[in-house]
Amino acid sequence: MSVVALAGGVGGARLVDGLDRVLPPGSLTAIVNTGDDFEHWGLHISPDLDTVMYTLAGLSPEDRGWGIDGDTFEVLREVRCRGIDDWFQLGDRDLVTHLVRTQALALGQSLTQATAKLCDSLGVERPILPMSDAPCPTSILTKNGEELAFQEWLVKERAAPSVSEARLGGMGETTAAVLAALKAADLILICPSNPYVSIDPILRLAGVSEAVRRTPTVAVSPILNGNAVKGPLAGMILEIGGRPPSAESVAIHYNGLLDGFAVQHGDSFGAAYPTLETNILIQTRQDRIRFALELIEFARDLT
Ligand code: FO1
Repeated sequence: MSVVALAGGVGGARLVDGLDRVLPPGSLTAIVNTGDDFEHWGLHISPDLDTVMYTLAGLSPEDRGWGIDGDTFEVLREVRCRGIDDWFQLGDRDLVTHLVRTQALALGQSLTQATAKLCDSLGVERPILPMSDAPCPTSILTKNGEELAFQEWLVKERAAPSVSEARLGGMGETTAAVLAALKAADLILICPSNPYVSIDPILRLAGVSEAVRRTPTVAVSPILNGNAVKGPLAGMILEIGGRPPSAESVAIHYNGLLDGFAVQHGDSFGAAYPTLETNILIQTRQDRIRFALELIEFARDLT
């Protein structure tokens, strides 16, 4: 079975990690959100690509989920001393990734090629594909009418300003590699990532939602018993979607795209398609493997 996972952020990385450990070689491709990408200190930062890559390489910290476990912050300290912007914490080892990527892009390589090179350098064998090689910057329109670049809103402003809209940038083009992976897919999994700023940026690219509609697709809820495991999603569902934060609200958001849904114990809501109700909290590697096995077994019955 050929499986494609649409992923963004820490929740996405954790599910891809579980799948990576239970699926045979050659059967999993992760298509990752690049709407969070931005330039900082002159470097091209791709937070979601790196979170997936580091998680698969076994380098990410289990609690925080992003960056490299045990990284040092000497460069950040020096940056702070010199009065340069220090609101985004780039670790010393993590910086190598951004240097390599920025140099590759400056030499005319695509983000897809740069990502493959970085994965190779860390021994990550599964394909991790950026959703696009072209810039697709997400911004947040706040209730008081300001438009903030996504990382500025999330990290610099600590997601405090209320959101009226997530604006998805770019011309909507994906890559040949993404289209080929989707064409070959027997199953598409929508990871427990933020629907507005991690998954929608992928779904809106030309050819992606069409592939999702023609292929059996299962989503995993990023909301568990009314709360997001991480990040600002619960507030966004209320502010953008006008609904209470719940697995059902996420399913309504993905209206018409799903053939199955995985939710936390107690979160079933009488969906029109099969629901897997289990423990979907996947912080530890053991839980990721357990859940990935359950999810694949559930999805196999739908394909
Ligand atoms: N998230 C934060 O909340 N604060 C940070 O300083 C921060 C730094 C950072 C550095 C590298 C990286 O790959 C990710 C980083 N993140 C940080 C996480 C990231 O910005 C968000 O979690 C994702 O964009 C959301 O999907």
